[in-house]
Amino acid sequence: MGLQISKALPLANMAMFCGFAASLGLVWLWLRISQFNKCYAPGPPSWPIIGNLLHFPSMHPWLGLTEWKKTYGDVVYLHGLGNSIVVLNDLKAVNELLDRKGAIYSHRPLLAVIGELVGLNQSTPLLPCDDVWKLHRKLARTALNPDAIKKYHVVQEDIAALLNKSLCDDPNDFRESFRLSAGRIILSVAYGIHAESYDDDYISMAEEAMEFITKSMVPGAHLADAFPILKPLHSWFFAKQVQHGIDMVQHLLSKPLQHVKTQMALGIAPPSLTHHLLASFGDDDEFQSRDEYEETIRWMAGSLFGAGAETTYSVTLTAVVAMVMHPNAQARAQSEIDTVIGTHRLPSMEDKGSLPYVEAFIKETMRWSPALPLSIARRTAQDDNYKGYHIPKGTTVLPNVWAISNDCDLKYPPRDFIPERFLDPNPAIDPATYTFGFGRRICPGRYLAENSVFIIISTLLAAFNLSPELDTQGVPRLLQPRFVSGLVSSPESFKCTILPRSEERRRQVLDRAKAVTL
Ligand code: HEM
Ligand SMILES: *[C@@H]1O[C@H](CO)[C@@H](O)[C@H](O)[C@H]1NC(C)=O
Ligand SMILES: CC(=O)N[C@H]1CO[C@H](CO)[C@@H](O)[C@@H]1O
Repeated sequence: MGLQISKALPLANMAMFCGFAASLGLVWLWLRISQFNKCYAPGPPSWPIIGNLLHFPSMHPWLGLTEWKKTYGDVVYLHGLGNSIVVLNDLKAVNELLDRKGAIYSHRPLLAVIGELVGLNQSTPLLPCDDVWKLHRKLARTALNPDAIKKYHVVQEDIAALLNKSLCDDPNDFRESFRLSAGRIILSVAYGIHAESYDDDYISMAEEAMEFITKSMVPGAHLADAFPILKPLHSWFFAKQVQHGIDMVQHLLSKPLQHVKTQMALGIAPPSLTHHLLASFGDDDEFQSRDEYEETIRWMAGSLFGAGAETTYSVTLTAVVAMVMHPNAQARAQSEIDTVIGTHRLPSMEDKGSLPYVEAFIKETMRWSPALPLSIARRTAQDDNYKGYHIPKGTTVLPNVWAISNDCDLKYPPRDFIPERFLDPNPAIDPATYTFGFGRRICPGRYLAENSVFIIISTLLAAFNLSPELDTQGVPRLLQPRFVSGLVSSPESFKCTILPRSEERRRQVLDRAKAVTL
């Protein structure tokens, strides 16, 4: 058709062709320029070359990033030396990207130190969204869905009772008691191991490894994470530290697995996730060999301790802080328990659902100081566009859970601890919708975690009064809690007084602990 016209109207066609070519050129030029002039989300002014490198807050970064929300809004862009970070300060933005665009937003950042050098890139939380990760999620779903975890109710109740026992025995060591309880639940579920005391070999080894890991995983912890080019330098300068990390992780993964295998060979292995999976080799033809299968279980089961113990500990200890700081909320929760359950027994998992104030107290704990204030970061698989902003491939995406949970609320100010905000006719958003993550990566342990947190906190409320420590004059000391600046942010060491509410309550705790079947 173009040719026919050119024969008929050579001159007009010539003009048209030139016009066409010129506009094509303009489009090309515009495309080229816009490559360099892409519209990025707002962020702090950047310096040449290093960009915002020095702007990322190094301590408790969620606080600084939440401050930026006032200046730059719900989506904040940072960049420097080839890295880009997008901070999402709003639940709607998080859901639109991490959930609805899950195909793009579900990878994890490549962590050079803890991931590649120490080898944790094979753990469930750090795997990219690949086939191995899908297998991990499948195994986790099998073992941790709401129905499957019913068989752990008694274990969880037992552990809550033992916590009380240890609080009766030694209230001064309460942080260790909470740590032990959180670790015990995971060990029982994953391996059928029943840890005896805080000094139990496995728990203390795992705690040491977790401290190393969470410190290394907070964004900005290691220069080599931001600049992979520095990886060889890091492994050279910090060779001892890296090797120590590798040893700890390998020990942590292999020891309990070996324990289960030995017990299985002797025919005395208690039921557990690992036992179950090891016994079902061959049910799935997705594995080439027994070794490959065991290696997947080794990493998947080991990841559960890493992901589940520290988080559960953080929530329960934060609840203790809240009880000490807010005696009225504590008293109201206790009187609900006394009214609904009575004073003649301790709460059981069956009571979940009939204690609305206690559940509001737990929600408020998770909102007031979320265990993972920046969730677990994501990485984009390809370029994307959101609200007209360009988000390049490989961008680290930080869901700012702290900003979401501290969203302005005129009736119930966000920094005040007010469980009633969840009982309002127009209640606050349930923190379960943002503290356990989003989309395909959502926490697979959340049902187990909610049960653990419920039974530990309700048993604690039923049996004990928690109050501030008294100073030498007998005046209560104001508790001003500080929180760890890590991936998991739990309360730093603090003092408080934990006393049985009555002689009867004390006896119940002791009797319940005696009945433990572990
Ligand atoms: C109150 C306690 C807990 C909290 C607040 C919590 C929170 C989270 C969050 C925020 C994530 C990241 C999800 C995302 O990227 O969107 C996550 C991932 C994960 N959680 Fe939990 N969690 C808790 C307890 C547990 C427990 C008890 C287990 C195991 C028994 C567990 C296992 C995992 C695993 C394996 C992942 C990695 C999932 C993946 O990357 O695909 N968590 N959790
Ligand atoms: C983990 O990192 C190492 C070292 O860079 C790499 O060889 C390996 O393929 C990575 N594994 C996974 C699952 O990404
Ligand atoms: C079963 C069990 O360990 N019960 C203990 C609860 O706590 C008291 C101390 O307050 C111990 O004496 C019990 O043995």
